[in-house]
Amino acid sequence: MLRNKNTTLGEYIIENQSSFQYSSGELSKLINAIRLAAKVVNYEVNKAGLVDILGDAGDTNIQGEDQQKLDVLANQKFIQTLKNREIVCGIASEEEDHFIAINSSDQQHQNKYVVLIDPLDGSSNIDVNVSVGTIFSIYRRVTPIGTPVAMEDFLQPGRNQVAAGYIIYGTSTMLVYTTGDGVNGFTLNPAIGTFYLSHPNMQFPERGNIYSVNEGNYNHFPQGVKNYIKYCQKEEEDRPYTSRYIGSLVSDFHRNMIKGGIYIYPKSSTASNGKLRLLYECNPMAFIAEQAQGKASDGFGPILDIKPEELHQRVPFFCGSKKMVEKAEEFMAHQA
Ligand code: P6P
Repeated sequence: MLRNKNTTLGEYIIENQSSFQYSSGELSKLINAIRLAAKVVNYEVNKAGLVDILGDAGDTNIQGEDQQKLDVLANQKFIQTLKNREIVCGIASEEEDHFIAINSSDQQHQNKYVVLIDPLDGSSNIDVNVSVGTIFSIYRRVTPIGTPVAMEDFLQPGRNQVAAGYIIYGTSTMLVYTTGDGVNGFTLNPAIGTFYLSHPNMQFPERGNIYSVNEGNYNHFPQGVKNYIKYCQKEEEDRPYTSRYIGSLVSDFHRNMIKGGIYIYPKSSTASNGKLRLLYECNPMAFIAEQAQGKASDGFGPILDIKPEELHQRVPFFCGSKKMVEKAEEFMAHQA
């Protein structure tokens, strides 16, 4: 199995295809489709500010197209790429009210996979040049192959995912993903448009000293979260921890996976189930976290064991270094 930093994403996919239990080449084609869409979205994200300036010359952007919100554009690019490759039978997206059944030809019904995406998470940060990300989650369909895709194909527990990952459009663009055999990070060389295996076998440190939560909502948090935040700030043992909150889940998660830390988006008196979406934010990040020896919880139990009830449902999210999440769960158990 290739593990050196000269390995390209394409080489890695081919090398590891045989080790994937469902290996039929379709999943590899699917990851390759995501790779292409990531490069296209990266191009658009990286010139967002420029496009705004050029856009002032008229109501069209640099390509002469009607200027679109970047998250709508990212959504279209990922959906278009996945459709064109004729690999999946259905797509769900944060930007789409309902799932998209891809049945343009009989072949579509033969496809085994459904993809769920948050095409541009944290897109409000685009205007202030802060990194944003794309999150994706892949399942095998559960309804019979050959029939149209159905809602139950999307409402699967996160434990059923066959692959999940994110692209972070930051100081460098990275694609980080898992197919259930650990987590690997690939960095884009923009000069040649190739992703290289820059971060093999990524793992959360078991402990960390970073906590990521929007403390502006402190007064609305459950008492258990308030008590955990005070624990992080207390002058004793390995504390106080450092507070780091970017306002972009992918960025906070990525930093915490490398340095050690916990990200929390809890429920509150103003958001009864928190803000993050289970299907295309929490489940994929939870799959990655567990594969990276971390932990992901709703404050009481594993995110991946939650049975989804609806496409855009929200859940509280505690995710990161295993010992930190366990400590937060202790506080939630005592005073939710
Ligand atoms: P708040 C972005 O909108 C997002 O979904 C996550 O990427 C981010 O961590 C969170 O919401 C920020 O939300 O309420 O703290 O601004």
